[in-house]
Amino acid sequence: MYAQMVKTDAARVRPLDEMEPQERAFQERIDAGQKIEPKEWMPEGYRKTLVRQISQHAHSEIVGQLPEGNWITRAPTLERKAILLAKVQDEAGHGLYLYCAAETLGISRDEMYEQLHAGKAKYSSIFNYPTLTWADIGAIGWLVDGAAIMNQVPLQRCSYGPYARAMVRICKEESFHQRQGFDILMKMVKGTPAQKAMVQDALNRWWWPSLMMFGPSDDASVHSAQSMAWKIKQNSNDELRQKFVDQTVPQAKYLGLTIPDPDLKWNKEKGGHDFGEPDWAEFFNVIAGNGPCNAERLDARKQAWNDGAWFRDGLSAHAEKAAGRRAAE
Ligand code: FAQ
Repeated sequence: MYAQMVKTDAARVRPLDEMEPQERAFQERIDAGQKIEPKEWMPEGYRKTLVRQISQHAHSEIVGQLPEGNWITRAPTLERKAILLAKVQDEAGHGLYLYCAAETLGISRDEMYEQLHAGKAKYSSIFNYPTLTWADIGAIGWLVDGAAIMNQVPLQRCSYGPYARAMVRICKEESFHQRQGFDILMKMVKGTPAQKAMVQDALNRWWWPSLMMFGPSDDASVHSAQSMAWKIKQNSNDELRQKFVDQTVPQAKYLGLTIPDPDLKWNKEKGGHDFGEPDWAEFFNVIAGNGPCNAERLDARKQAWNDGAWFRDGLSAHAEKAAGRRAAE
């Protein structure tokens, strides 16, 4: 996977007085908090940025089913299996709302799939790590869905109407997902010492990748300035990462767990935690396609696409026949 080379002039956000009248009017609408709807005029960079972000987000939801899907057959009770199945189905639904939102910008779903399968489109780095134990399923709900909520609640106020509206339901469902993860871990930390150790091990492995979900640090984030000016993003990557750490530390304490960061400490003056720097070399390596599970995830998606060919062919044949019948009538 490589950068999609979306040219948005992101390196420098142009002030209103440097814009052509149509673009200035657009920016003034954004500044006034108005929503932009599909058929309205928009700068090409705005459209491309949204296609990039929404399609990456949709792919993340779809690929994100794989690590958890791995545990559906091995969930410890029938109830846990039913809950996990429902959660994984929700993720599929999120992917579908998001593909629909991206389609309103003039890209087809087939094109988005092609970009994913060709390794041209990104999906979240987090889904390139393996789920080794049942505690990982708890950790994903708690940390990964927790980070997703932190990032996605502000997206409900995104300037692009279809994306903002899709996020409303997604956020409600993510909250259930986060609680189900925390509930798994609460049960396990009250279990045997081996179960508690399994939870600590899961936290050790998922903590840093979860912090990386928010994207590179602000000084390395190429799209943030322009995306924030367009109110696609409301907060910078570092702001959201900070909020996530501040929210999660007390939850870890409640579970009796230790966050694997020797630099983590409360900073009274700033009213938040200081914490260590994620391993950015690892992050860039994962998003370049070289994480522990990148190849496996892409292969699974490509196989699902190829296995579904007979069904797509059947639907097309049926649609053609129906159209032929209608024409004959
Ligand atoms: N992974 O300039 P920025 C979920 C890329 S959904 C991979 O800071 P931006 C639910 C970025 O695309 C999780 N790539 O970019 C769930 C860009 O590359 P490009 C997904 C990343 O867009 C739970 C380059 O780095 N959520 O978890 C990542 O302003 C459980 C430079 O970065 C969303 O997609 C990353 N972590 O900010 C499902 C939310 N971070 O495109 C199943 C919507 C950065 O130039 C189970 N997206 N990159 O080739 C966003 O909020 C933003 O796109 C960010 C990145 C914050 C992810």
